[in-house]
Amino acid sequence: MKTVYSPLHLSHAHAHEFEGGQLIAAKDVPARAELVLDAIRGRGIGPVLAPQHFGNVPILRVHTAEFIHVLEQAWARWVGKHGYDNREAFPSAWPARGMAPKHIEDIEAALGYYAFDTATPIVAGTWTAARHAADCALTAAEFVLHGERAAFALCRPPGHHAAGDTYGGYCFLNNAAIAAQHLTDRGRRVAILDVDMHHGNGTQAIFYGRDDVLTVSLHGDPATYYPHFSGFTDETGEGAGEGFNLNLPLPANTLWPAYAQAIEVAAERIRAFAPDTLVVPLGVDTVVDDPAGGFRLEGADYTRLGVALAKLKLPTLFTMEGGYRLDTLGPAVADVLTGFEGA
Ligand code: 6XA
Ligand code: ZN
Repeated sequence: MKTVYSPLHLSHAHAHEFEGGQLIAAKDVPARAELVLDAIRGRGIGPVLAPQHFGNVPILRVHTAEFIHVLEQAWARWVGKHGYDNREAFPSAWPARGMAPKHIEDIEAALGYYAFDTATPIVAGTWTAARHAADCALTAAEFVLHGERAAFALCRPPGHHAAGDTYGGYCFLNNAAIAAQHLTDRGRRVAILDVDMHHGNGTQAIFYGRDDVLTVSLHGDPATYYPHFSGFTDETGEGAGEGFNLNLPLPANTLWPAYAQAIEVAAERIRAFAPDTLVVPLGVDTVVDDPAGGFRLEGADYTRLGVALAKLKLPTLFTMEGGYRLDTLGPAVADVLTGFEGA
């Protein structure tokens, strides 16, 4: 299986996120992608290739022009306003109910308008990293379009929380959705099966009104887990998209047997949709003791997950999403991919 990776993810390096009333150590650290890369190489999963550059056109199929412009300019405008260049750009006010939800030029306002959390700071290299991550997903999509059984986009920053014009959850551009749209634009019928610990709220939102892309997500119940306001079972799609979004929330401490059952429910819905291509936003923050997690998958469960995904018998594009236990991250991703290939 080919992996697509860009070292430019390293330019998105920030020390903090804001949680529990304080700045805490960032969990989406650059070492994450390097550890996954080491595992891919160490396990001989296949060649590691640089992304091709696709420009803005495929990104604009999913995100608004204003949103990508703000992301591109955010750091310069932040430094311009605050006059320092070593702090991370966080929003400090949001347009809550009763206020005017609109784009305002001032960077402090713009961050509040486009961000939905305080876990996702922007720094000098954020835009460069985010657009190369999207290019990784698009390059992997091209491999699938050209007949590969599967490809792995080693994206960092991740993407599944980013919607058309919102960012958060360490995500800026929705790599999986950009790739899914690119595949759709080239005639593929795409199902997305998100197996990250957290609900893929951005992916859901992007395709929510559509019946041409099926979105399915397994995740920690939002009654307890981030992103808190998305991922409930009654979110089934709207308009033409009614019935084309399936959320499968699972409780704290979920173990493989219950997880496997939910995968089976997802697989049944996917088979009924009859796609010809699968996109899997792959997070391994489902592992026991993940710092952002809550499930208790471990060890061979990730091989089992790869095998279960392979049973759908579809050309498959994996995008890297979450996973913050640095000792298990690389092996868990490699296990999913080798499980898939071996099945
Ligand atoms: C912020 C938690 C962000 C979780 C990000 C993630 N308190 N999403 O892994 O899949
Ligand atoms: Zn996650």
